[in-house]
This record gives sequence, C-alpha cells and structure tokens, in this order.
Amino acid sequence: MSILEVLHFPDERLRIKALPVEKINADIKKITSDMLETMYDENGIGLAATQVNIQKRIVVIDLSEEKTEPLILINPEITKLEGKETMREGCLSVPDYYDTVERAENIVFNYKTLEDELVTLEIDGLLAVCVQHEIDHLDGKLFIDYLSPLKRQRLKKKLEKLEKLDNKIL
Ligand code: GNR
Ligand code: NI
Repeated sequence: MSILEVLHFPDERLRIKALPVEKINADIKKITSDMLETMYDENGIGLAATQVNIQKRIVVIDLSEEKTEPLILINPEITKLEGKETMREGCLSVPDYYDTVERAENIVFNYKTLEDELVTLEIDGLLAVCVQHEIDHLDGKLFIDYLSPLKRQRLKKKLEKLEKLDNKIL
C-alpha cells in the first residue's frame, strides 16, 4: 500500500470529471487500498479518486470511530434527493477551512462493490452528506463552490500564499 498526494484547491486537476470504472481488476483494487491508507493517514472520513489525481469514479468512506468500517464505492450514483439539511463541512483538498453547506437530507444511491455486486441504499445524516460531497468531487465540484464568490476568492488568495510559502521551505 502507499500513501498518495492529495491535491489542494485551486489545483485545476480537481475540476476534471472522473470516468466510470469499466472493469474491477487488480489495478482498481490497488487504487482503493491506497486511497483508504491515504484517507486514514489524513484523518478524513471520505476520499474521492479525483483528490489523488486519479480520474476514475471511485470513493472510499469510513465514518466509524475505530476506523474499521471502510466503505468502497465504485461508480456511485444518486437516484433520489429529498429534504434539506445544513452541515459544517471540511475537505482534505481545502486545508484548514470549514463552512456550512446545504445539501439534501435523504438520498437514495447505488454503487458497485469490489466484488462487482450492485448495492442500492437509502441513507441520511452524515453518511448522506459525505456521499454527496464525494460524488461532487468526481464531477469536479468542491464544497466551497456553494459559498459566495467573495468567500471563495479570499480562500483562493490565502491558499495560493500558503502554497508559495510551502514551496520555499521545501
Ligand atoms: O474528512 C472530511 N470530513 C467531512 C466533514 C463534513 C462533510 C464532509 C466531509 S468529507 C472530508 C474528507 C474529504 O475531503 N472528502 O472528499
Ligand atoms: Ni472533500
């Protein structure tokens, strides 16, 4: 297994729309185990392949306290969105920034498992928020896209400054 580099906003590669996985093979399994290791290393509750510069529709999530319940979603697709809920969100691709986003409260979605089984789930709460956040990544969308342009612009300036500092130190 290996830890992958997580891209940070405003990296344009975060805007690329991911393509469906055609066949679940050893390459895909390796990607999912590297993604899980990267997510645990970064203390995230979810990670989309787009964030590690892989343009495939793959998501990993683990909401458990002990980090022992990995969920691997291949080609996840939302089929129903219902209600509204707001939650304070963060993102591994937008370091040290948290803000409130409104999303659907209940969703129905389906995905393929690594064993090539199709699963359909109806979910709510944090898992529903997380699945919407991750599928947005696969479509090149970030949670800060829901904020005002002014907030996003300020954040962009701040992160560009930090990135320059990082490059100097390294
Ligand atoms: O670790 C994460 N926490 C989180 C909190 C509220 C809503 C969404 C998330 S997902 C985020 C990890 C991440 O960036 N996934 O793409
Ligand atoms: Ni994210």
